[in-house]
Amino acid sequence: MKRDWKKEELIAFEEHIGQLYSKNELPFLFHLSGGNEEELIRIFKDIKEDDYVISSHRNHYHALLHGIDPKTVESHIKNGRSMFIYDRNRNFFVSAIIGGTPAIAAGIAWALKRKKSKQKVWCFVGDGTEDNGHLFEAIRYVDGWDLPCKFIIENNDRSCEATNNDRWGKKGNLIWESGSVIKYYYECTYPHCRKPGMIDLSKTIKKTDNEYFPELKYFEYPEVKEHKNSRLSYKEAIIKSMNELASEGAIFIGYNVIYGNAMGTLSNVPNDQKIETPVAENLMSGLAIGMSFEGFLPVIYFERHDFMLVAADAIINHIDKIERISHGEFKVPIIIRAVTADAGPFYSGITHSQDFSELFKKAVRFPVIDPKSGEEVIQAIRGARKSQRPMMLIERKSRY
Ligand SMILES: Cc1ncc(C[n+]2csc(CCOP(=O)(O)OP(=O)(O)O)c2C)c(N)n1
Repeated sequence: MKRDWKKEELIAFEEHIGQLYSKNELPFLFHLSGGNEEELIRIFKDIKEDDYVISSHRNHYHALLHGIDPKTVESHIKNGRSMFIYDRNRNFFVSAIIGGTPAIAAGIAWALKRKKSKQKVWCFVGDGTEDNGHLFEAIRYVDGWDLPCKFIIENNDRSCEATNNDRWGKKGNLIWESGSVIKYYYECTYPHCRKPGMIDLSKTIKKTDNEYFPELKYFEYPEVKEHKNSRLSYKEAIIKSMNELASEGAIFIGYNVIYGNAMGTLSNVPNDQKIETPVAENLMSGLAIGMSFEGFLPVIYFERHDFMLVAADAIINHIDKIERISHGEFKVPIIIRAVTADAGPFYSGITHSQDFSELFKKAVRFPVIDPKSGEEVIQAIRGARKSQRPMMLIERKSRY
């Protein structure tokens, strides 16, 4: 249950966490809040119990104010999760990747609007994220589509220890005209991370990734069996699979999904299941992640591998990791269509025809499948649906 927190209680909580560190009980990175208690208490008065709160590396105050039990917050912090406090029941989500959350917030807000929900999304970011173009994309998207989302910029004039002027010269302070932005200023109590004074790290208990973030038991992705005498052609199979996904309510996200129908593969899909996006690959991916939190089945369409590198953060740090890092609380069963333009009709040059299949196979743990025949395409998509996990389908123009 959400409760009213007093400024002094919040401060006492962080002081207590600082003491755990001094006693060698926190052998990992943590960021203490401090100095912004009054602003946050005020802002959280407008945040409803079932609204989404999307937080950052500095999340303890947000978690407490959104009603997560302080004992749970403390236990997470002691167990390597200072930056990774999640609560599916309270719609509390975090990412410590600077600039990674705004597009996700926009995706959740899109889903809430589509469902005609009264819930809102509140996305808290530091001025480090304000430095980042990904915030701009998300604000513009939320404003343009009138989505129920607020971005709260918590400006402590510090990114790590660098001030706005250190980073940007004279144009240090951005003024936002958007009604989706709330910006407040504060002076922080603590250094960027930890508290002053380094402890003797040799005295701390060290654990492995697997101890902090146990591997989840996943549905074994069925092996896609080679099928040389496929009855369906490769392109027919893609179209059939997209039709099947559409009949399950999938939402197709990308550019050229309405115009051009993703090279004709979405011709049978109703337009209200397609989102024609700006050319903003990180935004596209974040939208998909956010929608999946609300039960939608997103399919992202990337028309060339070359351009997917812009979305690499969202794919590698988020789509691939969210389920494990949140201890299974948040799931992202997203299908990524990764087209490699290895064939015409026109030669498009060496920045438009690269094949990053092997790179993605190395970078992520979800299946990256490169079907060679129509039957294999069908197996790959059905396997992904069954697994309820992300999957990247390598599509080759040369096989169309
Ligand atoms: C993409 C990315 N780059 C760098 C970092 C390392 N990092 C973590 S916090 C931080 C500074 C963030 O500053 P700000 O957003 O102003 O938040 P504050 O710590 O001041 O609350 C940096 C550079 C990161 N987590 N993600």
